[in-house]
Amino acid sequence: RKPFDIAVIGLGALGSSALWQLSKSGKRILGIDQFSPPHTMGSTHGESRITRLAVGEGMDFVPVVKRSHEIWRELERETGQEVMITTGGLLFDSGGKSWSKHGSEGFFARTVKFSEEGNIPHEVFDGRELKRRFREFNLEDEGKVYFEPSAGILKPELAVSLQLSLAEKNGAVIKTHTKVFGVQPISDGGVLIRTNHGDFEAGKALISSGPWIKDFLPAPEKSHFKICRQLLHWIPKNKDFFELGKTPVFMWGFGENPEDFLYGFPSLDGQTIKMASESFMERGHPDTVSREVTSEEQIAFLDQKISGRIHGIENRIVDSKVCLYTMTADANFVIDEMPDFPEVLIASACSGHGFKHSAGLGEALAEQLLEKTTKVDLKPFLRK
Ligand code: PYC
Repeated sequence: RKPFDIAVIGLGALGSSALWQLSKSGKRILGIDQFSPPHTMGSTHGESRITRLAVGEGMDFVPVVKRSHEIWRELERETGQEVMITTGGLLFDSGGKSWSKHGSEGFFARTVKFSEEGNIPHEVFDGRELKRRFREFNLEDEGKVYFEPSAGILKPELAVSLQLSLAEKNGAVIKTHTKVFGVQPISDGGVLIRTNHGDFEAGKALISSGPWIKDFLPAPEKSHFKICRQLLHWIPKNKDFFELGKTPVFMWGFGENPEDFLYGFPSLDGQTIKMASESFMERGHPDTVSREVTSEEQIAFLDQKISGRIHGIENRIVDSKVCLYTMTADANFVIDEMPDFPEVLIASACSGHGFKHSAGLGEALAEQLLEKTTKVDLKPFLRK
């Protein structure tokens, strides 16, 4: 018998969720992270994430996010802390190539379709009506608007730290500042995990290492994943604009290419709002990606993404952060066994839209590792 039944490598969104869910089983569970989560090196920081039920990326995601909303509320009940704020969510389509979030066209139409198929309450209206309701947004009069009241904000750092605390309370062992160099099969079964703090043995392992996933994959598999550097910006707001409780989260597709995109949040501190775009350029290994944001990058964001679109903010950025996406070509997730090593499950490439799903996916990953039927279907995320 191995010292641990199941090890989780990488304790970000998916790893912390899986660890908490696994820890409920009474099995011997180990969590490992190279930093001290929640941290700012991966894809699970920056104060806020959007959650929305009509997931235009694919109908397969809708049951996952619905289950996640139930689990976020369970996490809040268990801890007495607010993890999810329901603000409502707006999606704008300025025309162009019918919106191209994460590189796929037709996102607006799919969102409306999945909302209808999933019985998700929503409204569709135009830019004129938007300006009557929310004066922050200068959408063209004929621009299309989807409004989903159940959408909102998730707090990623808080969710990670609460799930890790609950896992530890349930007896899981967590090793931070522990860099995994590799995993190997053990001849009598199980997984040998080699780290800078010695070796660990477990019956099975989950690798949820976000942008470091390629370090664990055989060469032919690595090319399916691309690491993209994202910039998050905080901008001062004027009084009575972007107030929490009044202005929803929003996403806006305004042009012909996937980077003609803007998203943002109402103010969490009463002073600033967070807004960002997306970049799909390959940036190489996460250890070498620049974590600095230059003033040229900030000015480009204000000029190219914000100017003329948003009212009630100042034309300056007071803080910026770098965050990483791990992308596949079709922006789908990858959840599958490691090639020729079935004791190891890999879960990564959340492709910039994963946090909202992480609670339901973490539960399903735990169920799969514990050989139970999964509440949500993981088959759509098998490697192609
Ligand atoms: O998945 O809702 C999302 C999202 C918005 C911006 C980046 N990801």
